[in-house]
Amino acid sequence: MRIDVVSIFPAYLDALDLSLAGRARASGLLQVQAHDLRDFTHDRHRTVDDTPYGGGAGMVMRPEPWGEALDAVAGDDAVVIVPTPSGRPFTQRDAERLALEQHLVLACGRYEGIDQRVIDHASTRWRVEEISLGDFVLNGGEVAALAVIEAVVRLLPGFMGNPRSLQEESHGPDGLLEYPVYTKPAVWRGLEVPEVLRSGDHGAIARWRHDRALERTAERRPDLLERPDDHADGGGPEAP
Ligand code: 6GU
Repeated sequence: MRIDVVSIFPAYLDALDLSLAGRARASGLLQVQAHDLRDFTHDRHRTVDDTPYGGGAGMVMRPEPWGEALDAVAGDDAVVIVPTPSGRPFTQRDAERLALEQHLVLACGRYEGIDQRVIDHASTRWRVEEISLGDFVLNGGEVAALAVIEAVVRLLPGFMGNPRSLQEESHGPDGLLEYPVYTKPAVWRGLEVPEVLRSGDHGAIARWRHDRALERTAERRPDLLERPDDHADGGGPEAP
């Protein structure tokens, strides 16, 4: 997979040299390149923003550098991803779908956003997806781009050491949050690891974990339980 990121702060993407994505890059599974949007300006001040038509607070990113940058980095097979708080919620399903693509281009806006014509024009040439990480506001798309890249890259075939750890995680096939986990020592600061996990009874352990996952999901994310498919109560205490 190839990933290009366009930003006025390309140094944000230096974090990709660490750990997860860094390993994928070293193994040749992944090529990531960050680009400075200002390299696609032509004025002395390398201007990327201007005041909004119609008035209002803040600045809007001008279309010209964005047009040139996307022309330069996005080939015909690219999916252009625009992180924005007004985007569609980004989910694990999106990460799974994007992990099948050849080329992702992340267009990181700052200020009050990118001139809408950039998205409208890009949509005539590429698949464009405006995505949000959740109901909060970041100053720019860079941190969101890092999150999207990590969510996608860890799904690339041959990347994770143990594919089972991809199956058994929060928002996995059963659509539930992850159950609580424990390791040694068995007693720490007077707190014991639940007895069932040390029992060796794999059926009881599976039921306990499913119950805790359901409990935690009901408490923290009741919205996940309202989806009619997934997370069937198989193995739970109420099951016959
Ligand atoms: Cl994707 N971008 C920005 N700027 N803010 C956000 C976000 C994205 N997701 C949540 N807040």
